[in-house]
Amino acid sequence: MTVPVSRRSGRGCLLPALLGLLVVVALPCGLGYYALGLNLAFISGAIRGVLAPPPSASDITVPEGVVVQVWASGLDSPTSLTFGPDGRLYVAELTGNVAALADRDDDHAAEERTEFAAGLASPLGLAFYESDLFVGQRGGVTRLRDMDGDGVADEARSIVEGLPALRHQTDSIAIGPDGRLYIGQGSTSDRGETGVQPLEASILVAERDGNGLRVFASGTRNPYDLAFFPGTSQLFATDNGRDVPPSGVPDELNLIVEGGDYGWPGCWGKGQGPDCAGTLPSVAEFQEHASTNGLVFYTGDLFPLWRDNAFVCLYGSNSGDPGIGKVIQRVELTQAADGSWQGEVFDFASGFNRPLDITVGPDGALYVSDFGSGVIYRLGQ
Ligand SMILES: [Ca+2]
Ligand SMILES: [Ca+2]
Ligand SMILES: [Ca+2]
Repeated sequence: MTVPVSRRSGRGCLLPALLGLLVVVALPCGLGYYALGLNLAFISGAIRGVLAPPPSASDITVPEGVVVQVWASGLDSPTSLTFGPDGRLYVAELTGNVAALADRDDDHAAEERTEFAAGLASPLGLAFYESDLFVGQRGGVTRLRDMDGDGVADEARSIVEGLPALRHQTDSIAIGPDGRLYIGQGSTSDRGETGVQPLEASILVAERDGNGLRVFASGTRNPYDLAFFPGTSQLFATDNGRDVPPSGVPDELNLIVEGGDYGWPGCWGKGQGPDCAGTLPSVAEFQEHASTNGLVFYTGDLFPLWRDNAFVCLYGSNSGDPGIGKVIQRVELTQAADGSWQGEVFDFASGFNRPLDITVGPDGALYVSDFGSGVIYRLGQ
């Protein structure tokens, strides 16, 4: 699905048209700013959106041997990706929809799009258990079920409710090999400046019906994504470091063990910070303020070299610094004889607007959602 673009418009008539559109967008935004307090980042984003050319596969830089394609476009701030047991790619949009996309003719572009569900509250995580789709959203987790098999959910049941949602909210979720529901829960503040509430900044666990909800691990400021290392019950999670200085607080990849304390708010990285007693170090670190979010372990057959490597999306800084993040990195993980893990981080792909989630398709390709451009890229062969 590609956004139609007129190829007949020459530069001579395109530019006045763009400027006209710019006025149409910028004027109400500017009035809104003064009247309603709309923020400047929103306005500049709207202007960039009008002027920016449509995203293209050639924008993306990848290692030799990887072919990039625009698999789908026109998504509305896509946050989370997962393939369903039916082979469709399910995409959560920040606006509250879950779309189900499919490439039926194997040309590496989706031409089928169905609205599977709508009305969710800022969904950031998707996970299947059999044909049930669990959605991590603002304040909790909802289970979606397609009862009549027409490809559209007709039952939405709230499984977990009332989770903290202030600076951060409920993030991604994962179903463990034990069949339980693991939930990434963000913090209510940047660095604990308003105190630390029960359940915030943690990895939670519950039965799939929501019973037995409890803290599995703590001290994770904003654990955006969770993934089990292939073939094991070892759970890994990304974590965003604090926004406000002191500098030197990296984003992290952590091995999450039951009862573990991962440091927030007083400790970060590998034992840095004023309050590290009893906390566990990260396995790998990423650029400060990069907002390291989507995480997947590569389990496909297309790229045997990278099997079991972690791939992470660095969304980019909320300060707008263009030199931070907006890339995908690859992490090679090794386990020492004492059971501890170390991760070595490599650059993998760049040129994105705001890469947010990444998953592996049944075809062995990597699929990346670009929150900023609404594009899903296929990185395959
Ligand atoms: Ca197709
Ligand atoms: Ca249905
Ligand atoms: Ca930490």
